Amino acid sequence: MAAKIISGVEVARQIREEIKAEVEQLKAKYNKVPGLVTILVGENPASVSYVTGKQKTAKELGFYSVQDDQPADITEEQLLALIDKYNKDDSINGILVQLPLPKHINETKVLYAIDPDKDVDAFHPVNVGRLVIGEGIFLPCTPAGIQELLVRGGVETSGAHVVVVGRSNIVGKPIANIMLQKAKGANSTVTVVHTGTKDVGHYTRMADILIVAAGRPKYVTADMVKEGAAVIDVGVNRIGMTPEGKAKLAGDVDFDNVKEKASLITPVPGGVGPMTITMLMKNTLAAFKNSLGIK
Ligand code: L34
Repeated sequence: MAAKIISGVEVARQIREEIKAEVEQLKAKYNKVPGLVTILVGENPASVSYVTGKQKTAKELGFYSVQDDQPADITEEQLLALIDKYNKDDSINGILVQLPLPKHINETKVLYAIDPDKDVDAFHPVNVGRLVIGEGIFLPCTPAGIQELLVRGGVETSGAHVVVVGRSNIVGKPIANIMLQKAKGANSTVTVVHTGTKDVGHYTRMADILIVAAGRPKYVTADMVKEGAAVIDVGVNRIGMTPEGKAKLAGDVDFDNVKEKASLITPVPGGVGPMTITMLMKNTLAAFKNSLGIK
């Protein structure tokens, strides 16, 4: 079987159109638009690329958008003060602190400092807890994007066996929690495999839906995939430079071989990445509506 390749760029475009239209309506009615601040510490090239994408998209959708770039040697105290400033700023509905942060800053402490109502990444423990009990107001952006790709790609999730490769706080754990909720676009049987798992292939071969966030280029090979599975590749590995000086990207899945076996597969680039950015916009719109008391 040759897989249907599902374009995150295309699905993201549809959702962005929906968001843009809603922003215009709300602006006409309330004379206000959603406000998003991105805080980037240092100049990690991948982070710069992602934050640039977020800023560009926010502007395209008509948001009020603040790009707050800080030097790598900003102190933890200064960063916490900055977050406090945006917590109190009524024009800002969403605060995003791009990860990873430099080693001298305690990431957990920073994530705790963001007002949960403005936590459009849903990384604050309060929002993590809400997600686990099925009361999430924001879903973390990458997992939300994965779920949206499955739904809009026509993949039946209810009763499906979802195998997640990787247990990070930003992808593996939250997507596992989302897919096991008793809800539309979920209701799956979920297995999580990780670096402590003895025979990863034993589990991945049982997956109807395989979600890979391993952080290792081409980690999942065709022999690890069941015929007809839906495969979502979350990996964005920088594996060198193109002659034009752009970063060359590879996913965590051996795309060329796995696509011959899967029923559906997402590419890298152009798969989950653009969805992550779009879900951030969706969350910021939701935070804005909450602030106006709109359901
Ligand atoms: N706070 N930190 C916070 N929130 C997040 O949601 C993220 N993440 C991850 C890293 N740190 C974060 C992102 O934004 C990963 N991530 C992300 C965002 C966008 C893209 C990939 C990862 C993306 O747009 N990828 C493009 C290629 C972009 C490029 O050329 O570098 C793609 O097509 O996959």
